[in-house]
Amino acid sequence: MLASLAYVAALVASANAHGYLSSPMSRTGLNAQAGADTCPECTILEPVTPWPDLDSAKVGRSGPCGYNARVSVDYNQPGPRWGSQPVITYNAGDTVEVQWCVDNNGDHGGMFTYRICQNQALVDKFLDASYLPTEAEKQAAEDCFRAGELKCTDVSGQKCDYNADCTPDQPCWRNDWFTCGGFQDGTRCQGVDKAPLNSCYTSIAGGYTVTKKIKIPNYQSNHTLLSFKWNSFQTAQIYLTCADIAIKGSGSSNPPPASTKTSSAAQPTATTCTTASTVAVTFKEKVTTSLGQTIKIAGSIAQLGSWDTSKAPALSAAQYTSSNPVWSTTLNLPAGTSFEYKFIKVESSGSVTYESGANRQYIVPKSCATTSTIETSWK
Ligand SMILES: [Cu+2]
Repeated sequence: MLASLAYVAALVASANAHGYLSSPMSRTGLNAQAGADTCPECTILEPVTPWPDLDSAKVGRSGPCGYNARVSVDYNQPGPRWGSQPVITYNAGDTVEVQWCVDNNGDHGGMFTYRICQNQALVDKFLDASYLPTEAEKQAAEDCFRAGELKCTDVSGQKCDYNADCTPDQPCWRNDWFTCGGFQDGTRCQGVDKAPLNSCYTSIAGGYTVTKKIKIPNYQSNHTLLSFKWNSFQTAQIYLTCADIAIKGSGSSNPPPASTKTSSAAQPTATTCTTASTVAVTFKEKVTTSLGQTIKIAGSIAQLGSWDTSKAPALSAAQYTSSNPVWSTTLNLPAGTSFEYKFIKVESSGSVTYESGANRQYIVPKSCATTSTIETSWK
């Protein structure tokens, strides 16, 4: 009876929401930003045995990028809003901060890892919009990602713990993976950052960020994938999502241009990448308007008027044509800022029409990139 009650409790928990890679933004996250994936944290491989052996589950149709059964989208194939280009460029060998978002109702504890597969030919099958990888190819890629785990212990100075729900005799007793706090002691994944509710977007009960550092391998690719895998302790679930990334050579393999100065003094070696503190974010919204109407962007942060539509910045129709009705604006926003927003149509009378559906959400990338572009259509 107790056992069956526990089973029912697990089923109830699994009916709620869970987690996804949010920085760099995963494919499922991008589709959610566009309003087309109604539950990015629901991209789940289930039912599987995720614990205590973290590596034994077959990846099935989920593949390294995930399958979201809620919306029947296979993220192993590029789609209209994801997969065609990297969302971030890293430098080989750099240590960078990455983040996923766990839902308040689906914090199942457990352990997680980030992976990069260095077999470009294999990864290329997941970058072709006209091709859906077979399950055999998904498993082959998963095996390659597994071989390319980015270990917690590779980042010097980073604290790498064992999981409180795992015992030293179990295969989960390892600190190369990252760990959530203990499920049974109540610290769970939220305990990693202890971030406030809604520090990131989830669709059901609000999200908490989970932030760690990874070391980008000495590998170069104009377009590859960062795969995130979270093994749940509480439920029979593994969460898989991936982000499209690029990795460019480090200083040694990519020397700076020759200096024109006379070189008596030692030249500075590689140009080191500095994380941008502010990013010029360009919003391009496709929307047909008539004379007198203006498109503005209202949202949860001060730069977007804190949902006060009278303070929402206007977009420009400078690029607008009848065949390509684009309104756009560029705003300088602090890197790492997470916010929700909607485009609004303002009549000359001042009356306001909001877009339909859920709020859009965005996290300003925290990387070397100083610009970012979001292209959307009125909904
Ligand atoms: Cu869940």
